Amino acid sequence: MNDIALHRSPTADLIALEALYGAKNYKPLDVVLTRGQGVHVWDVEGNRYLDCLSAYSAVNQGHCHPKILEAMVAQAGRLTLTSRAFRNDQLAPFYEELCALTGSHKVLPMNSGAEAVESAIKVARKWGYEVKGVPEGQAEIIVAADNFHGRTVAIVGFSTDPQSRGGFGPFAPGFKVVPYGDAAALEAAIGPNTVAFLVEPIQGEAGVIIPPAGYLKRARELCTEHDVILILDEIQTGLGRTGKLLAEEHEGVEADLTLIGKALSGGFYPVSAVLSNSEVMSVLHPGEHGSTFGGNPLACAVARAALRVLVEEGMIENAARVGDRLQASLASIRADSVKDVRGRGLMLAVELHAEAGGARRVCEALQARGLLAKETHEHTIRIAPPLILTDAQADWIAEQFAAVLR
Ligand code: IF1
Repeated sequence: MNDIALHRSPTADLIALEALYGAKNYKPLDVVLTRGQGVHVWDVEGNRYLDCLSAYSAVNQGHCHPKILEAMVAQAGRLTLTSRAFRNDQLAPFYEELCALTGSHKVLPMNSGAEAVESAIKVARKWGYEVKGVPEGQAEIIVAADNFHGRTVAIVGFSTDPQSRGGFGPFAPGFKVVPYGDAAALEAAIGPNTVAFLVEPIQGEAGVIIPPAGYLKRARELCTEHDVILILDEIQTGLGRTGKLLAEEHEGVEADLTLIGKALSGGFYPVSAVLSNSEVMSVLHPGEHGSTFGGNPLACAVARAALRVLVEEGMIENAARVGDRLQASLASIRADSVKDVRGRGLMLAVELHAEAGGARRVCEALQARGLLAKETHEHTIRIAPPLILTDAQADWIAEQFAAVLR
């Protein structure tokens, strides 16, 4: 008889079963969730939690939003997948609504965030050869230190995190790393073969790092001046998370290519997209890029509903307002362990001093109080609840942090 047959508790049994069969590439909190509604999730023991991660900002609209659910169920019963060999009637309206909302000219639909990043890299390189006139095989893309853009081989190849890249080489050449937030370093790195600068408006995995004011604006100017494509990875910062539809709006800049994913489906389904503001996308011709699932009718119907509720239910404005309130409450916690409270909208982080005993312990203490949050690196706790959070819920979150940190 093995451990599983002992039936200690549903939680312990499921964790043991996971350990038995699963690749061990994650170390989650020991909570097994079975249901979600709005800002709340429930575990298999019946405990309720306020979700302060929102599946890494994929459920900005709240868990199981009824209108997205309705769109998904209706579409799933009608038509799910045609491949792009044929056309489907959800794709055109998805394009039109997404372009109208974001002010984009062209959309390339994909599935995961990493695929959107890979797609943008391919488009930028091809543009470099065909339009900018970079010699074949010489295209260079500049990225920022401490970036997080996904898990594919090309992407981890230009990561500076040893955990993400170690052991996975050899890697694709053609990437140059500059410090984040340093416009002078970017300027110095741009050469005749530079085709693109790929950057997060706020670095998520790095610990919610907000660059100095004016950085994105200066990056935009440099890219324009040197004929370099600005690619903003808004997969995490986009779709209301920072209190604006796109985080680029905080600095009044427009990227040439904008990458979105995660909340594009409200967490129901993997949907991502490359948005193009310029003629860059026109370098792609039939047969040169694609995806079996990209642009499928189920994804398009779900994304249309996810975008509609984000706007119609005022979630973006709510993120700005409640985010400010929560950040102020967190900043007012007087605890020796707190080094910094930062963020924008509902993309927040509490950084602890190195002596405080680590963020993981704090997350476990918060879990015991009915709040789920996730540490990033050793000393930072990120706080990213669904954008439908109320004032009272924001105050409750701050109270739990105060109780645990003091
Ligand atoms: C995991 C972090 C968040 C992203 C940005 C692209 C992608 C992501 C800016 C790729 C994905 C995730 C993936 C998740 C952890 C997570 C994350 F902790 F790494 F930083 F969100 F905070 N660009 N971020 O943040 O999108 O291919 O995953 O759809 O477990 O790896 P994907």
